Amino acid sequence: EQVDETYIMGKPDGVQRGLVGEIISRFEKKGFKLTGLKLFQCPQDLAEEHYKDLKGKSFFPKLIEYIVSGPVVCMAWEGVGVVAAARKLIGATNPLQAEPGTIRGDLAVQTGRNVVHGSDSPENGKREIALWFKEGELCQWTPAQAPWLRE
Ligand code: DAT
Ligand code: MG
Repeated sequence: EQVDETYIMGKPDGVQRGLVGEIISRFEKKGFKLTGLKLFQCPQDLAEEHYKDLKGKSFFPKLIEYIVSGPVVCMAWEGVGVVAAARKLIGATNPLQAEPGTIRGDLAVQTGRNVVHGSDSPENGKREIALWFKEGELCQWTPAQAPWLRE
């Protein structure tokens, strides 16, 4: 099976609210592999590049202001089906519509403060990891639990 990678980011509200450990924990417990992790103050141009498909939306300026308003936690996660599974773990964009049990469903109340980002396709996973991480910041390793997660 195809191993994919996804870019997950704890947004500034997630960091300010002390939810970083909780966010990491959800993906860790599920059984995906962490390959990159850093606390990072995002510059304006990177935020705009990351969300370039939303440029022109009425909420775009506020979205960028929010993303650069404090440190974010950048993560790269790897695994079979990780992109779609991560979107399910994160829940719907509007936290009031997100199912209980999801990160947004459990921990957030507003679209503009929805705690976490996750790539929406394997292609965007690769694009976003390349955008947010430099070479040398990612680790390739074999988790000891690998044979207990997949037969
Ligand atoms: P997602 O983060 O679930 O992939 P998206 O890619 O459509 O959602 O939008 C990116 C972010 O932009 C989203 O997490 C919050 C913000 N956003 C999206 N739609 C919005 C809206 N209608 N009003 C305000 N903010 C919005
Ligand atoms: Mg999106």
